Amino acid sequence: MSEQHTALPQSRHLATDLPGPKARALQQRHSAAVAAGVSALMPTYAVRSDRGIIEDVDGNRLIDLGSGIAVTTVGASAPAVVSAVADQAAQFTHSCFMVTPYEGYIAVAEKLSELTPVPGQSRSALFNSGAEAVENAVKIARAYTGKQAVAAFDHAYHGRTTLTMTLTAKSMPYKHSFGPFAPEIYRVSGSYPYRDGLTGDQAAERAIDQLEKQIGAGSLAAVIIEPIQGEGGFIVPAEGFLTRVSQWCRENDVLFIADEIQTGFARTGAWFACAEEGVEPDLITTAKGIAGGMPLSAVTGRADVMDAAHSGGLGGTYGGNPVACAAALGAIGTMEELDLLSRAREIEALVTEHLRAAQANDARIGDIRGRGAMLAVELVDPETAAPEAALAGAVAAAARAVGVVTLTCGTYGNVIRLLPPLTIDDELLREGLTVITEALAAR
Ligand code: PLZ
Repeated sequence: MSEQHTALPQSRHLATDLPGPKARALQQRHSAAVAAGVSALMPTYAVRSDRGIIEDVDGNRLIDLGSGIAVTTVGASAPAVVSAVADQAAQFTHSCFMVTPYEGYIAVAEKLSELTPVPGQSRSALFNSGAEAVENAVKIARAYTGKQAVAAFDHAYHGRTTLTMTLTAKSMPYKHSFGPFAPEIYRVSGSYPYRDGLTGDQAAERAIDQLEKQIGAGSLAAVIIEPIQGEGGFIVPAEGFLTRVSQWCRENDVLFIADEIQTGFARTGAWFACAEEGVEPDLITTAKGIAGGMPLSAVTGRADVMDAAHSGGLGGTYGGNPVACAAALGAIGTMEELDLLSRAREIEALVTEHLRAAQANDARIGDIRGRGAMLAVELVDPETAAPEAALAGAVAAAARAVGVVTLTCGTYGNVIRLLPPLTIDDELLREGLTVITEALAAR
């Protein structure tokens, strides 16, 4: 590890109240210069980050339980990423892969072929953001099948562009006032075992019935699903649901697109969450954790499906930027070297034990769920299981106020989610969890 790396102590430290004086000054500039639609959760500003800690402008050290929304799986300054970025930037920052291609893009595509559970030979196309990957997966699915309809699920999140916000389920804040929405997008029921009480097979039959009756396989190009729903509430479908839906897709010439943008790249203790159930998607979208914080995304899929898009039909100025590709190779190398898949499972054991102990004394913790280092608690009214969004918001805000970066999610806004970098220390993780569960107990 470099000196700069060891220089950021892995401990929480509050030098000032949050926001401190420098942060308050930045908040003023922020509101004067940045669009109100772009909001920020933390009442302060980052200057440095390493593994489990983010340091702010006033010298406060915050525990990071969010990884910048599931991105900095290897940490936000992993040595292999930092040096790969610096080396590549010194060589060239951009040439455009569609103009003068370069090896890094090919190497990332090869790595994706090796790691993704796509059946048979696969190919990839690289882009910048998760939403852009989803957009392209839909384009490819339409080109391959010659069909137009796409089905997404209740509680889905797939992005904020016009097509992807249409796929996204939740109105506020993602869709409200931003219509009209994209055509030929349909929504069907998913599997939410805590709330629907259905087995995987029952939930799948309900979804398949809706697909057949409301859309029809003859019109349906693809079904897109997050193997564990992220923004929608860290909802793990009941066992067998994904398998049955993907089987129906295969039998009906409908492509199965796994959106692994949040679940992918070691986050759930596997390279990809759908592999856990033996599901082999025709197309898989990835982003976030793939490149250690640099913007990169990908669509990887069956070679015959990917190649259905005509030459020149896929691309973009920056897609698969060389610096982002170098970062991805550094990040994936770090995941392999540090065995972060196992680390995610260790984190699952530690966090689950802590949360179960809290649940034993607090019936408002209705459900504890997730996998690997993608875990959450759903807070409810113990009598009725009605969502307690205000409580989740207050607990997360209280944790943030004392320097623990804590995120919420869920259609009902009542889920506190934990997405620590996989390189966080146990001690720091326990401290962050304790802050959250004590904040809950105090309410
Ligand atoms: N698909 C499954 O989780 C991004 C959204 C944060 P982009 N999730 C974080 C926010 O409020 O904007 C996401 C995802 C899944 C697609 C996306 C979209 O990825 O890189 O944000 O475009």
